[in-house]
Amino acid sequence: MFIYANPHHTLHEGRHEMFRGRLVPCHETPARLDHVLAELGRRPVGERREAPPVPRAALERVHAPRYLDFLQGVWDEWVALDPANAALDALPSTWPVRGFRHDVEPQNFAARMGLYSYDAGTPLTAGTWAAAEAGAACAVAAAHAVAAGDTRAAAALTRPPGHHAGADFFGGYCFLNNAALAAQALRDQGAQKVAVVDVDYHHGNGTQSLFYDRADVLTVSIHGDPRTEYPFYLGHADERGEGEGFGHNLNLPLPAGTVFADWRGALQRALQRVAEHRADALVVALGVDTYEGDPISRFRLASADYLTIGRDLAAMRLPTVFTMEGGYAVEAMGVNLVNVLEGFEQG
Ligand code: Q9C
Ligand code: ZN
Repeated sequence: MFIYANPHHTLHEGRHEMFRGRLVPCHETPARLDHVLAELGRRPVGERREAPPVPRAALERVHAPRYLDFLQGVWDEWVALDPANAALDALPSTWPVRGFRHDVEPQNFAARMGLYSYDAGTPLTAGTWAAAEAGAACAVAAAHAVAAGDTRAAAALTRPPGHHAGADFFGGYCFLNNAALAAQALRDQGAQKVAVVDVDYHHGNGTQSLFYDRADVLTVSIHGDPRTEYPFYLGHADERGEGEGFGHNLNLPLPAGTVFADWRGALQRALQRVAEHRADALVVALGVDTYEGDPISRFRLASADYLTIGRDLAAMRLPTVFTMEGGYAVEAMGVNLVNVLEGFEQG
């Protein structure tokens, strides 16, 4: 397994996210990936590789040009509004809901923040673009290595995460959809059918929306029931895809409190669907916020369970790309995430 670790992830370090009327410290911190890399130092799994820069064209396979322009330039605009903004995060506070126009890009800064986002929990900072772009480079390089047959599997160990980001919006701590970029890169490198299995606690709404009308990329997500869990407005079992993509999205929502025996049953259903799809390659959106100690999630997986998940994924015998998604029990995160990779290598 090749390991691509984002060398610039610390450039994205949000201060606050909006939660119940207060700005609270961000859960999505640089320490998360630092713990994963520290665990890899103690327990080497895979071989480290460096990703070349990602071409803009690869990003445009998934994201809208005007959204990429916005993300790349937003920090300079924020500081140009007021030099004192350099000491603050930029957070959206107004959104165009049903009936509002999305086709006309407003000039007003706050209005554009809202056009390109869906929550107030995802701060933009001075280094957000650089960190997200370098992470996307890891995901695309991982896909290329797997597609070329240089390795059976590759992991993009990166933050900020990606699976909540859509074609033209950020949210859920995500800006560029690394799993979708990897899936599309696999297609572009010759895989006829790709499957994305999202095991993060939260529904992979960005990835689902990106491939919803396509039959070539199957999207499957196992997650907390959106009736009570973020991202709330997507992730129900009756979302099956549309047009040519009908039948090519599978959501497996589970109740709060789900333990591993039941979660693993959902994983087996997910992998059964991947097998039916006759996928040539697999992308795993690897969140470990399913952990029993996670501060913002409500499943009850234990650290040893992640070894089993890795082995179950390996049993598919598919070229596989992992992208690192959520996980907020920061200390345990290294062990849990590396357990998946090690289990995969054993499997
Ligand atoms: N105060 C990922 O796991 N906020 N994103 C929840 C907690 C959003 C999670 C509220 C959670 C987003 C990649
Ligand atoms: Zn999550």
